[in-house]
Amino acid sequence: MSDNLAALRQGPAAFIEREIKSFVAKATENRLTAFNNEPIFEEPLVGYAAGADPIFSDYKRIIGPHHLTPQEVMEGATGQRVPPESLTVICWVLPIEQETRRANRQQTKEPSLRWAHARVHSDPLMDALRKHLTDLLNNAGYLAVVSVRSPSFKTFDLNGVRTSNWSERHALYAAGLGTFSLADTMITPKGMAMRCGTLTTNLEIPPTPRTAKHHMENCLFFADGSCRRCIERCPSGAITEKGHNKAICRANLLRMKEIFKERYAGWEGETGCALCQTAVPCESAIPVKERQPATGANA
Ligand code: B12
Repeated sequence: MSDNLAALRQGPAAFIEREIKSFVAKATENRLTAFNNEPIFEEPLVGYAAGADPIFSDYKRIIGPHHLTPQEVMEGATGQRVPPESLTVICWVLPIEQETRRANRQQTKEPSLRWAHARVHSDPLMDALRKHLTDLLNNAGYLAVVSVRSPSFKTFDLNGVRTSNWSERHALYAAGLGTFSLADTMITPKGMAMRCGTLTTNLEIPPTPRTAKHHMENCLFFADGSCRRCIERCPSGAITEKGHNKAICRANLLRMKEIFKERYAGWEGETGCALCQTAVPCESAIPVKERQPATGANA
């Protein structure tokens, strides 16, 4: 047995985490060639959700019956009906590097050029990481399915709103990697200026604990009614105290793309917008955890 295989079998959680972190640190795809070859993402966070976690069945009620369970993801891609107890969803968070975040903090109407470059060039890195993990697991004899790249994955309009049948953030929530927010974005221990990914495998990995008491726990607005910074940051008025209007957000994202196409000859692909992800208290941390309850004389 190769050293790698032995290490994978002995401590799968630590092994996969190390692989993800070292791949992102070394990958040539994790570089902004237009910005001194600086990294797109900082060190990832990694967590694991159990395929048998009942929360995946709850998502059929919370999101809709179209949302797939890990077992359905696996079956759709491989034709094999693997018992949920044997499945793990590997989840990772890719925090956006601080100079790129800084560049977006000053923006008020549209993303900075650096942010837009990071958005476009993050796609090849994310695909390279997905392929690296898939090859690694397949070579070790395990099944591995990247749901968002499998034939059964769909994004579609439901009641006029863009959605999908596999929400990566709901898998991250199951893996204890964060909670949602007023802006709908996910706030992780490294904040909400991030992108993320998931992979379903029949390699059994102990799940990471989910400690949040509710799905909005990390958002200051839901903790104590304060903050509202994402409302102020959104350039299109898509975020209000009632939440995030996805149709307005999407229309704004499409408009950004058109603006960049007109301004920069040959611009291809998404620009993001993500002003709600920067210059907010949850940009790179969980703000609720940083606010300790008052104690003692000043309580
Ligand atoms: C469709 C889509 C969009 C749509 C709709 C977004 C949405 N919120 O659903 C539009 C075009 C508006 C959009 C915009 C953006 N997107 Co987008 N998008 C997706 C995509 C492809 C699917 C999302 C999906 O399936 N949503 C399902 C619905 C049900 O999710 P939801 O409505 O947010 O969920 C709510 C309910 O479930 C509710 N809820 C109610 N009760 C309960 C109970 C429990 C227990 C739980 C857990 C939840 C829950 O809480 C949630 C929040 O309110 C994902 C990739 C993927 N496959 O996951 C990326 C993704 C969500 N997008 C992402 C990003 C980065 C963006 C943008 C910032 C633009 C950009 N790319 O730069 C904006 C802003 C996003 C925002 N504010 O949410 C990232 C997330 C980053 C983050 N920090 O959260 C993702 C994960 C892509 C990725 N792989 O990195 N996106």
